[in-house]
Amino acid sequence: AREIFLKDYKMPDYLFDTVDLKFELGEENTIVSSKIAVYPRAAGVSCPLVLHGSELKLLSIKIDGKELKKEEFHVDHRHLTLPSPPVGAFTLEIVTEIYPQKNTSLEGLYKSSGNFCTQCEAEGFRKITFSQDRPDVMARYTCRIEADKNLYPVLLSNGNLIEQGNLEGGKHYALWEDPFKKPSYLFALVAGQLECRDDKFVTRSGREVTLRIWTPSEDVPKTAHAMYSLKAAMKWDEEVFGLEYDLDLFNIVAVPDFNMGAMENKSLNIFNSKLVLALPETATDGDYAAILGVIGHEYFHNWTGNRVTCRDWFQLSLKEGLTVFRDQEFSSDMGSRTVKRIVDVSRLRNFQFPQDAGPMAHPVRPHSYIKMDNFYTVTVYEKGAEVVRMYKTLLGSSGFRKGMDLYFKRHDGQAVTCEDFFAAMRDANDADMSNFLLWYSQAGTPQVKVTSFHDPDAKTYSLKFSQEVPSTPGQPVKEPMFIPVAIGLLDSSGKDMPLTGVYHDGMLQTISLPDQPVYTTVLRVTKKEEEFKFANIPERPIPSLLRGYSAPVRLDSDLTDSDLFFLLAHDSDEFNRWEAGQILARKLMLSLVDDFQQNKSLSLNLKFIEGIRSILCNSSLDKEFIAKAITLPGEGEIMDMMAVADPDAVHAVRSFIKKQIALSLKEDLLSTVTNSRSSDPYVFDHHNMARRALKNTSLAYLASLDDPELTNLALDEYKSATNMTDQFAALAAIAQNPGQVRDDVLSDFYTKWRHDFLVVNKWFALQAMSDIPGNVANVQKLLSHPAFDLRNPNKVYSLIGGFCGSHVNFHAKDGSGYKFLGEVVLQLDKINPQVASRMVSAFSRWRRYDEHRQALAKAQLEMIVSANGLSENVYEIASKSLA
Ligand code: BAL
Ligand code: ZN
Repeated sequence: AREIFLKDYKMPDYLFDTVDLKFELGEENTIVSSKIAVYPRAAGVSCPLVLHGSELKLLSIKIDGKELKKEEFHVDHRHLTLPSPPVGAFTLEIVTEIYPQKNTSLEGLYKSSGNFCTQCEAEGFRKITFSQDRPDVMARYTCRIEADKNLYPVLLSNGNLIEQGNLEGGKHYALWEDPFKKPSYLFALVAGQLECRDDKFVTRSGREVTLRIWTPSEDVPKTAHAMYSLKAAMKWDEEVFGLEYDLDLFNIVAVPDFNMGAMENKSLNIFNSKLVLALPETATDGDYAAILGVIGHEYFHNWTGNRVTCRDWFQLSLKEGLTVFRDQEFSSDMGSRTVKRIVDVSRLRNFQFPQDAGPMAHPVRPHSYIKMDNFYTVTVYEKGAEVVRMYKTLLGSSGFRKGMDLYFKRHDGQAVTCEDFFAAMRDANDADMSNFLLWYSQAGTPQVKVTSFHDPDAKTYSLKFSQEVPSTPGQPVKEPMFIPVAIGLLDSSGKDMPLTGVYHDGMLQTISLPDQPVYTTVLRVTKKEEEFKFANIPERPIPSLLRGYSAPVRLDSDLTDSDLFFLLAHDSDEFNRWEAGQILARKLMLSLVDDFQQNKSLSLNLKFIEGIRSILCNSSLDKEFIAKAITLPGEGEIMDMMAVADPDAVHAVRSFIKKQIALSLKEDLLSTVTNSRSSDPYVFDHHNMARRALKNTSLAYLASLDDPELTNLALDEYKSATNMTDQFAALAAIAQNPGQVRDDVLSDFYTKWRHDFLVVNKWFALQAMSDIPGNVANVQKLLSHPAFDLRNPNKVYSLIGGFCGSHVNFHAKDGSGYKFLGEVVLQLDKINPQVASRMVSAFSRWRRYDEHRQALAKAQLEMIVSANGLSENVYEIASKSLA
């Protein structure tokens, strides 16, 4: 397999002005004709023109109207090469034949439930026709689609519909023209039997935009929330970033078979239907929130991704990190900012930290790849979003906005790099950002240590920071990073102290004057070791460090348990209140894991339980915040902190603490459940989601006790639920404990929902993720369930992905989990390499476990790597995991 390196980037020798495509869609085959206006980047250049193409049958090729002879071009399985094209501009016409109905990779043009659709990012366009399939080649596209009118009444592509009509033989056509230049990865086509929800949005400058969300007719009623989300996103982008939509039509199509969540094709977003379709009876609050976020995300790409795109795929985070940051901010503004931050930071810790500490660790801007598809990662997306957030933390809201404005002013219509974004931020603010760019090039999560010292005589409070960036594959030695540490100091009554000044490098920097007190300041930690000393601090403060999680680092401080309890009770930064509770919980869990491993009996410190009780019973707190604050850190997060990950010990300890909390707080939890019920119809708003979240978190605690009375309570909740959030939460609560009740309620749920494949996927996922002993056998059985299908990514993510999320069962000591995954990966790879490669990633952290498990997992990886006909996708992940 060939590895591609960032350092080898070369500008294209040829550019495209226009690309005119014609698709003749058929049942046996599809004929794609393309007419490209080619010109050399530098006048007078004459060199070979190399086009990408894969799995294409070339029917004809012409230059300036003249058919080429065999010796005038060369085709292999990756490229079409024209060794000596004409000097100057010319027209290239290529006709290819493709077979979308056989395309199970869901990349390029394929069929989903009988409809045609496309997915081109990153390199799928080359499976449609020969092209320079790279993001720095931007062109204006037209697309003519011809198809049977009965089978495919709706024909969609990017831009504006400029012509349509009937053709002979029961066919019809549509001609679309996209006035904006775009790279091939943003091309899209949809054809099929679809109906739409129609709406309008008037932009602030008065443009009336038609909004359409397309689905099979029976699903149209389920698109109301997606439409609401789209309009909210359009308004938000105008208000917060001054960005307006730029065409008169915006289409979204929901398809059931889709590798990713969704795709931002210019004016024709294509979505995985699970991120569009929702009714209160079928979708949970989590689904509603995900739809809001992803509809926002894809819409926001219109500016951050489409109008300004990436020069090459190494720059992916330029658009993804930035757009994730934008969708996070959007969701924060639509709901609770603190809760959204907690959700995002938990995700980073549970998924990105482990990636950053394993064999697939890569910088936010990777240096190399074999298959680009493998780099749509939590590092590029979520850590990338943290990097964007740090600009905002350092430059402030208005400075950040100035940087964004300059970025668009400089680069609208261009394909650019992460340095261009950095330069816009720096130049708009005249900022000194010294080594900030290291966030793009150095992998690994920085470890930051802080020690504190209060000097009562000098009235100073000093914080000494040291930082270490761990080595990662290909990067043994690291430079110190630029780490913004937002900080506040609490006095003994729990109030924020005014911060007046700080000594740093022998200079006193003023923070605030008495009439304008500042309570949070951002320290710029840039060296391996560095001291900051606050002035005018008469008493020993309790520091609130890294407020709002101002940098994606692992922070280790000398805060005592009593400091942490104090922060949990008093910190004005709500995120850090939650964080203090999490640090306490992590410490507790790690120490109980030690006890468990030494066969000591487990016991829980009362102060911890009381801390949880005081949060649970504090009626001044937001209910969703309470739900988060009483939830223990995930098992993955704890294992990530251990020298040798021990899934059995971590699981036993987490279950033990859960049950102890449930036992000790039973009455409080019961009254929380009772007081949080509501007979009102479902509303998607923060108040009601928070209420449901707290009720259902409490219910899960109670049901964990496996006490018949409490199981009955959950059963009642299940039966009386009027929305999927409550119904599914009750089902999950019951399903924690094996037995007849569990089996009955699972089968009742399936019978109720067998007609709705998205709900059935939840049912698969719940069973797959279960920690009940020996669950691999159940999952194996579900593989042959009539509703399961390896060709549908959502089903695979639910069942196979879900199973790998259960640490105890996937890492079962007898190797049964590993064997199961190894076999499935090989089957999947023949169908859909992108999906197979996501699944094989579950093996990548195998070295973190004991020797026995290591040997078992390694054997599976070796079996996979040596399989015949393995895809490059799976090969890259499996071989890098073994390296
Ligand atoms: N561009 C791929 C899907 C997304 O991140 O929006
Ligand atoms: Zn994106």
